[in-house]
Amino acid sequence: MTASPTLPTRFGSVAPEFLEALGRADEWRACELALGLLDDGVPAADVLVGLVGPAARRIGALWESGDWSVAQEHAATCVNERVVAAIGARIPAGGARGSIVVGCLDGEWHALPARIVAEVLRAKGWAVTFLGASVPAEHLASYLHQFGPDVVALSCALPIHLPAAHRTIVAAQRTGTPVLAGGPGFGADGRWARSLGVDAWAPGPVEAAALLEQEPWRGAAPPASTITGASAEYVGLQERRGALVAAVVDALEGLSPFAGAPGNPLATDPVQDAEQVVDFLAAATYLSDDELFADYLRWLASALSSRGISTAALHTVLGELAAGLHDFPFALGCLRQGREQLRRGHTNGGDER
Ligand code: B12
Repeated sequence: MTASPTLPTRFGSVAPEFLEALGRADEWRACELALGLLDDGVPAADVLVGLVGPAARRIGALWESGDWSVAQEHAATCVNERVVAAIGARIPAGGARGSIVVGCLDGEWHALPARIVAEVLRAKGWAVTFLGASVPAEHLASYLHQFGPDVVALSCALPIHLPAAHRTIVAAQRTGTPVLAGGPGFGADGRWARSLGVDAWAPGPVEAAALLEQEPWRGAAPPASTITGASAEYVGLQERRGALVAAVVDALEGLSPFAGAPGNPLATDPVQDAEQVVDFLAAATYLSDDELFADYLRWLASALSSRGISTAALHTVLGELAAGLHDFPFALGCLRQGREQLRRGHTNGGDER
């Protein structure tokens, strides 16, 4: 998460110009640059995956480092969405290959990646219905029942949504619809998607299109999930969620760990910040994968450090959670490892509890 995503060089000066246009929220210029590539014969899928996607990731890095404000990120993302729509308008309606429903997991608001996937699959000949952000499991299942697509493709940007993802995957599969998963929230190599028993995972839409052309996986039984249900520890953690969040907020005296940072990189609300830490710990517990929490902490410490904010508050947060979860061995292990990790690499001179 610390490596800063770079812009592709394959489109020459178009990529940096495109990012500049996004930074100025210049919709007209951004669309002109992207559509210009189509006019030059670059396939729509290449423009979406090779220009729009990397620009979005670069925007994220600029926001994470505090170079761009939240408002600038939002404006640039809106322009990027407009560009995807403009490119999409040039893609003929697909359908010959079959039908796909594309959407985001419950609670997942990163709709742009799913929209890119939807447009690329359409360009590859699929009839695509795009359901957008945060689709509740039950509503997705009833939609699948009603329209009976060949496949449902689910996108996840943040692993925090994985416990809910499991419910969604099971609900979709019960309708007889195979589930294709993707997005960084499922793990870089899709390992969490596999633990949750999806039918298939792909790193990107082009790879997904290639996979979808191979018939056998669609007829095959989905691999069994290695997670058979919520563990007692996960359930207990959920039961204590409110108390844990309150304890963290109290210990920080109502201040977000990001308080005082110009252009705060995360939510400005201390409750939301505390909820996020607890929910990442819960997701790690659900999947029995301490690396999920370790990854998150690395990102958090790096987001703070790159803005010159002390990570001292994180020690307080981890200490409070450890006190509240003293009888939860897996969560305690994650917290211990997290404190160790902060001590080793990411402390910023702040004092420790
Ligand atoms: C735009 C954006 C937002 C917008 C989303 C608006 C929208 N309409 O999408 C808003 C403002 C809502 C937002 C909110 C948040 N965001 Co945000 N966001 C981003 C940003 C800048 C771009 C996302 C994007 O479009 N990426 C480009 C796509 C194309 O890349 P991709 O996701 O890797 O997708 C490709 C593949 O993974 C794959 N793929 C994706 N889905 C699927 C599905 C299938 C089926 C397949 C086959 C393939 C596939 O194909 C895609 C195309 O190549 C990212 C930065 C980043 N690195 O992505 C941060 C980022 C994801 N956000 C981040 C954070 C922290 C948040 C918030 C928690 C902030 C907060 N405290 O409020 C919230 C969480 C909201 C929620 N509950 O979901 C962090 C996550 C860090 C982490 N720990 O993992 C990131 C990485 C920013 C950063 N650098 O720190 N965000």
